[in-house]
Amino acid sequence: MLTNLKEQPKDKILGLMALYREDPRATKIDLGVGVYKDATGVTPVMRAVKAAERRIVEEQTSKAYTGLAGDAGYSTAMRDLLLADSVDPARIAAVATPGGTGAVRQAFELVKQANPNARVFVSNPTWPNHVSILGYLGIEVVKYRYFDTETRAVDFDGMMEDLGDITSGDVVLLHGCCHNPTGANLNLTQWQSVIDLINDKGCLPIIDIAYQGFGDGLEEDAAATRLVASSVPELLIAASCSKNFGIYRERTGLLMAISEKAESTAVTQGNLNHLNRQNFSFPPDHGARVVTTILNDPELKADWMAELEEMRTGMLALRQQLADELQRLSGSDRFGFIAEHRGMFSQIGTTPDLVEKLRADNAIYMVGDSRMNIAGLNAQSVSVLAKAIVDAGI
Ligand code: PLP
Ligand code: TYF
Repeated sequence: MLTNLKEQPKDKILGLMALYREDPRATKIDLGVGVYKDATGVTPVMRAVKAAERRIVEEQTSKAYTGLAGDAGYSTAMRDLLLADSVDPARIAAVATPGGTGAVRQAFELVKQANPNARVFVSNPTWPNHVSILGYLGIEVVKYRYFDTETRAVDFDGMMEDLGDITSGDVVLLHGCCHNPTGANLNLTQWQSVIDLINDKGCLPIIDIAYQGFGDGLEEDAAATRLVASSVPELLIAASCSKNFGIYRERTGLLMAISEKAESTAVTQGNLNHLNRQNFSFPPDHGARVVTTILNDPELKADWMAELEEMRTGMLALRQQLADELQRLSGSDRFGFIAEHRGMFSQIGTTPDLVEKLRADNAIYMVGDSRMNIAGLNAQSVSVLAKAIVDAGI
């Protein structure tokens, strides 16, 4: 039977990781997969995570199953972190999931349960897994314009025009902050226009938020999600703790489903639990417990926030250094957008051929769509990258 299997398309981002590992050149620079790295190229275990893990090892008395939804304390702590008091908690159902990817997957499955004919509108471009999971579930994908390849900012008029086709049975997928792959984001005025459109059309928004704290700050990065949550009747939120807690391999995510009325929450919650049960029964617990321990302990939380802030400001400084160096070498302002973008990524907007040239000639690894991970840079490699970009005629 297994001989019937066909080869599946590879994940280009993960494929690039393997190519990088195999490259013998000592000067190689990894700007591929979205993993934070410090100035020495290390993805650290955050201090508060280590401390929380020690505490859990010491104090945990059982590893018996949690509930299908995971630990309720985790959902509450994450709800407060992300939504603060923007929405009545009685309207929120939530389940822990294996990573943000698991939350995205369960969100799409919930949509399919609610409306098998729903189309999902996604930004062009978006995180490739969105499109691939939707395809796998047989859900129709509609792309809306998002990135202006000239200005490297959001093509907001194009986006609104394309979203004009959405109907009440459809879904619009939005990145809560730090858009992956472009780095270009809506401002709050533009978010308000999107909210008006959502309410006008009666469609369902899904917010995917995987980088809270990597853009303008923990509160600032949640502002758009909170604005949407307080302004629309229904909302799904897929959140990831992989990046902001640095617990990538622990697979720690949360799906929240906000119903219009509190009376509906129990049925929504039952559907989320059901989906967890069909796919994996109980969600992973360790990462969720680490997150909960940190968020509920004022000292650990303060230390986590301080370290996250160092990571965020470090990435911002690298953005500015790269933009400055490119301006110096190219004698033009055309790379100013790098300092405007937020999060780990910037899409510099060049061709796959030139991306390949940077890899072949300079051992610089960025994703084929010209997305680079800013956290892969350091003070030295900024100059190397800037020179390579200008020399390649980008
Ligand atoms: N959504 C977006 C836009 C992402 O970039 C990522 C990747 O980190 C995720 C979701 C989910 O990440 P994970 O499953 O590692 O938590
Ligand atoms: O976009 C990224 O690089 C991160 C990490 O299948 C990632 O979101 C990449 C590919 C993948 C899952 C996560």
